[in-house]
Amino acid sequence: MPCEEASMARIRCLGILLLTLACSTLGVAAADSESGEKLRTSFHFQPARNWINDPNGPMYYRGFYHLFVQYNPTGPHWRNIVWGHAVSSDLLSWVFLEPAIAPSAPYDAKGTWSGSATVLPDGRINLMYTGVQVHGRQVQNLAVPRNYSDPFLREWVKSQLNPVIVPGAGVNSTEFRDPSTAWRGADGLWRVLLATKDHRRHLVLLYRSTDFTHWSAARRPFHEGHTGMVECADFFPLSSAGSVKHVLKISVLESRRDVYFLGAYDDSTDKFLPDDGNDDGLQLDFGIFYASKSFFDPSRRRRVVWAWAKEQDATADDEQKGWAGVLAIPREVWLAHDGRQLMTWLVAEVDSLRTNRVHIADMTIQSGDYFEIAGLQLPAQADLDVEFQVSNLERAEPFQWRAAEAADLCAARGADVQGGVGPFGVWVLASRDLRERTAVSISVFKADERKHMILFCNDVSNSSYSDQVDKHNYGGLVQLDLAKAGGRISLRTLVDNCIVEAFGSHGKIAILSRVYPTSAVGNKARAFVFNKGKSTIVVSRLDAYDMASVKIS
Ligand code: DQQ
Repeated sequence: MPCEEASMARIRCLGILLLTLACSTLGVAAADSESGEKLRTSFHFQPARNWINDPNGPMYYRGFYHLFVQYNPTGPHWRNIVWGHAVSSDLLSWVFLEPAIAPSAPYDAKGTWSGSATVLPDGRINLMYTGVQVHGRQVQNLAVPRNYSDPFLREWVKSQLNPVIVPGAGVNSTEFRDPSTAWRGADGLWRVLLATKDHRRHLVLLYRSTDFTHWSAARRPFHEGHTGMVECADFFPLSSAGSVKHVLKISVLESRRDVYFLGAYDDSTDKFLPDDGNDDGLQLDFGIFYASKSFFDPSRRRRVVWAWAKEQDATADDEQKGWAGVLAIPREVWLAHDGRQLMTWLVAEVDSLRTNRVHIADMTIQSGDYFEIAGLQLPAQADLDVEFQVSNLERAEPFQWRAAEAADLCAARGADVQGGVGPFGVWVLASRDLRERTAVSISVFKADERKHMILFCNDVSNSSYSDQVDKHNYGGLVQLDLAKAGGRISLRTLVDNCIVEAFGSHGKIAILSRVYPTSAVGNKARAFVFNKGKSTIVVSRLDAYDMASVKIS
């Protein structure tokens, strides 16, 4: 699609050359079916057709962001996986290039699976990825740019020394994958993490190297637990108020959850010790957010995380749509002030897509009432930033569950069961008669004398007339001292046709949902603010924006 054709668009072309490239490579033909076209995102990372899953090897190099992605060039299903490659100057508009890595040798004949990029101090780049061999054995391989003077690093050459890491004796050779970005310790050795399992025991293994090509396994596992296979380990430092913590993230295959541990890492012993009370890990996002991968962005000195938001519709629907898989908007992560959790927020670049602001202040909503956010031109593609103010806190029900039961609570009560304070929130991708709607809701419970438990839910039970889609509600809890916060609770909801990303309490919680409206699509979708709780609430501030499109495809 040429730039000038894009209605409401501010497509950020990277220049005629790149645009030409985009039109001749991956993902340019339009998806075939009408319904698939209506559900396509407008500002999320998504090729024009076919399947994508994990983000791989994100990095910033000489003025461009590079993102690789597990991609099937032949159809909208997981098969024939190669490393799709795209470049961007702003993390929003992308130009897809030729795949960077594809099966070509005995060490990756059955698949070029997930991995990471490491930019070495001298500017060289190493991609390390999992190759699947004919009988399913998984090994780790390297690829490097063919020509560093090409600003887009279009061609990648596999190392003649591949495979550089093979499963050693006693290691499960068919579950041994997803090398992390490498880091270098004070002793000058490079370190990389790999995930494997031994029956129900998951293991994150550490490998060390002097030269990035000869690797040896550490004697002890770096991390272990009992969740079955884990994937896509990610490890990085973050600092807050002068102190450094390390973050270990793993993707738990069975529950499809990305879980992280905050702790202390000592590179002289290579021991990572999770903080007290952090043994079970925490979630960066409580919804459909998997196989995440982060990178340090030196241009803005921030840690940015990408993740895969898997389809929740039927395989047959994907075939009809011609595409499957979207990546979440990249998010910045940082350590909370108290050092006990990560905070997460959309990268600041997203704000530049905001157009046509609708502003509301101090609007009271009685119990059972709702109002439409009028004035948006395209609520199916919007950013809703709302601050609610609650009072009557004596009406809040006591919280009598375990924190881990938050998702069950969202499943059982959704956004419709009346509570003392809440649920209230926004309905998005809603039809005029409200029969089709996705709710992002807030319910307030009393935790103790001062503190409240705030339950955030994405209630998708009415998100589609189709019964072929998974309408599982997701949610999580935030503990707040509401008196100290002046009774205010914030909620930002990003809506993009088939994806809803909600952020509560200024980034203390995030929940991503995939939805498949049938009537609330395109310019028929609406957005509302509702209050189903017994107590009156106030919308102290609402800023809603139409969002510009960014696709180059
Ligand atoms: N996807 C890749 C694997 C990884 C999994 C294959 C996670 O490398 O473990 O496409 O979604």
